[in-house]
This record gives sequence, structure tokens and C-alpha cells, in this order.
Amino acid sequence: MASEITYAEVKFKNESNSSHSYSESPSAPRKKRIHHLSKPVSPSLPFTSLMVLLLLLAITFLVAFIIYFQKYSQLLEEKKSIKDITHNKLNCRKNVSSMEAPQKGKGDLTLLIIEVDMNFLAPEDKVWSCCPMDWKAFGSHCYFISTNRASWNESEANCSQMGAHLVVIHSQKQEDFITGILDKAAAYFIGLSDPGHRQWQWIDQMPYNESATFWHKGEPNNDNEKCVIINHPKNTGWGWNDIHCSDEQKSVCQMKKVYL
Ligand code: MMA
Ligand code: CA
Repeated sequence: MASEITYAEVKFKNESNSSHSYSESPSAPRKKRIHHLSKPVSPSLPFTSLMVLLLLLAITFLVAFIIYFQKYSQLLEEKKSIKDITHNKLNCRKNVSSMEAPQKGKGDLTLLIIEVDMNFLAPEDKVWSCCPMDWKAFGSHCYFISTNRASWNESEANCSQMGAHLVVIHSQKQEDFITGILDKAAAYFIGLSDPGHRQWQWIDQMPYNESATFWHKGEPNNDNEKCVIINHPKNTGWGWNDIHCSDEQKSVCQMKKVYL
């Protein structure tokens, strides 16, 4: 569009220059001048409008395409999360939004048990956060205590079959919540292991942060013990210990809450 305007200006200047040279000569070429001036400018006007119109159309299509693309990827994401539900009985909490006035005498959370139709499509605004039945909700995750004793690998496979993984612990609050739902007499595998050279790795690939670890005093103590349990030995509190991965222990699974 800018080039069109430049073009028109250049044309006009050329004409006025030539008119100046013509003005010294008699009136005959003057007529010619008017003829020249009106011809190149007037057809460029509809042309410019057409170009502007086309440009506007192009922009409209582009915007429409971007909006459509965003909606489509959102829909795919929702479909995926619905497919991810391997549990058909969920325990859901409604997060009462700021738009709704909280009812007198009621808390800001309501508890509901719903059965999920696998073909159910989530509504636009996802206000229900859910955990499968028998799982415990904390923050944005759900936790399951597996009392079945198995090796670390089998324990992880068991979590994986439920759309979860062995628990990943990142904070004191989370550690406290988890220990609060465990039996002090048992030991539980967590999602921490050493693939070699004491490079501790979380099962979800999140970085291992030394400042948020809860090792028992003197642990980890053995390079051959590459898997981690959380336990509560007598006289000491809850903490982590490295043990052999083939040892059979209970475990804690974790998964993200399902939002409906
Ligand atoms: C001891 C201690 C731990 C080790 C286990 C292995 C009971 O705790 O040495 O560090 O992991 O034994 O069973
Ligand atoms: Ca140990």
C-alpha cells in the first residue's frame, strides 16, 4: 500500500515539472498536460481500494485461521485429557469461581461424587477438579497408596497402568501431606532412583533439588542401593532411604488432577 502512494506522488511531481517546462511554450501542450495528469492517477484509485480490500480480507482470513487453530488445539487437548481418564469413578470438587457468591453457611468448596461417561466432553469452563475414587487429593495432584509389595520397577509399572507414576516430592508441605496418609510400620517406594554415579533422578524428569530432599541422617549410604523408600523407623521421624531396587515394598502413586 505504501509503495502505491509513493508511486502516485512521484508521478504527480514529474507531471508538475513537465508542466513548468511546458508553461514556457504555447497553450497547445498545456491541453496535453491535463490529459496526462488525470489519466495515470484516476485508475490507481480503484486499484488501491481493491488492494486495501484484498489486504483486509487477507488479514480477516489470517485472524480467523489463528482463532480456529487455537480452538482446534484446545479441543484436541480436552479430548486427550478425557481419553486419559482410566478411572470411571471420580471424586470431584467444585472450585466456586469469584463470579458466584458463596452461599451462607456453606464452605467455598462442595464435594460431589460423579460417574464419568467416557464420551463425555468437558464444558468450556473446567470448574471441577477430580481424583479417582480411593485416591487422596492434595494441591493439583491425586495420591494413591499401593499396599501391594513389589520391586521399584513393578511398583512404577503398577502406577503407570493407572495413568500415574511413583510419587515425586518437591516440598515440605507435600512431604508432610504424604507421610500423613502413610502407615508408620511400612515403607513405600517413591519416584526417585539413581541410574548410576549417584545422579538422583525423579521419575517425571523434574530436576532433583538437594534443598527439598528428606533423607534420613546418614542416607543415602550405599552406591548399590539405587531406589528410594520413605519410611518411619522407630525413634526417628519420616525420611528417605536408598535401598535395593529389587526389594519388595509398598508404594505411593501420583497423578495430576482431572479437570472437568
Ligand atoms: C539399614 C541401613 C540403610 C539400608 C538398609 C538396607 C535398616 O537400614 O543401612 O541405609 O538402606 O539397612 O536394608
Ligand atoms: Ca540406604
